[in-house]
Amino acid sequence: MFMQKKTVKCTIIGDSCVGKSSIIERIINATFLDNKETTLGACYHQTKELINGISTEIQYWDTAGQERYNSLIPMYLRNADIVILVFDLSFVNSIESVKKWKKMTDQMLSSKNSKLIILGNKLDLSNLVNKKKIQDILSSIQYDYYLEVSAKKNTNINTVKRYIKLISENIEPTHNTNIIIEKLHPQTKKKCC
Ligand SMILES: Nc1nc2c(ncn2[C@@H]2O[C@H](COP(=O)(O)OP(=O)(O)OP(=O)(O)O)[C@@H](O)[C@H]2O)c(=O)[nH]1
Ligand SMILES: [Mg+2]
Repeated sequence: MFMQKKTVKCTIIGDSCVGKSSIIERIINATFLDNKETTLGACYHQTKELINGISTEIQYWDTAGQERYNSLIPMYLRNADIVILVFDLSFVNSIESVKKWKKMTDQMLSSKNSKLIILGNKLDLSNLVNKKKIQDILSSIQYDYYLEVSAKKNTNINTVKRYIKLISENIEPTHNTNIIIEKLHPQTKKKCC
């Protein structure tokens, strides 16, 4: 018996401290850590699930936002099927950086049919940047989905997961395998590099 299999590469980018790792932590482990340490280089996680009868491995590359790691980002963007670009809804500089990250994404993925999800994180905070500023920046770039979320309060994270699943459904299976996977649970693996 053959089981179809596919791999989906999902890369998460954005300024340091906007909450990229916290969002991934919510997606993978359904938790939030108040004292999350800054990411060095990048962190890799993967989940395996059965989507429409196809064994689907979603590979998450959680990149470091600190400027000294910027030169590594193109490597993690290469061949990404999904790019999640995060900014902090309470910090105007991180919103202005969206254009820089989008440019980097376009340079790496110009010929690939990848999807861009933009997330404004920290919706739980009271000092949010005014919506007009956000709209002005978002209206000047192209993207597929935009959502405001809170990794801390778990707001809209399930919708992000639903988008990732929906996009994954439309990605062609890469190859067949005769390995029969009896039962697929959502599984996680964590490896920092
Ligand atoms: N209030 C609030 N704080 C958050 C939220 N998400 C993350 N944080 C906090 O923001 C800080 C930075 O979070 P990280 O997830 O480490 O940010 P990052 O984007 O991965 O940062 P780098 O790894 O340096 O690129 C931490 O103190 C988090 O606890 C949120 O939704 N609301
Ligand atoms: Mg991080």
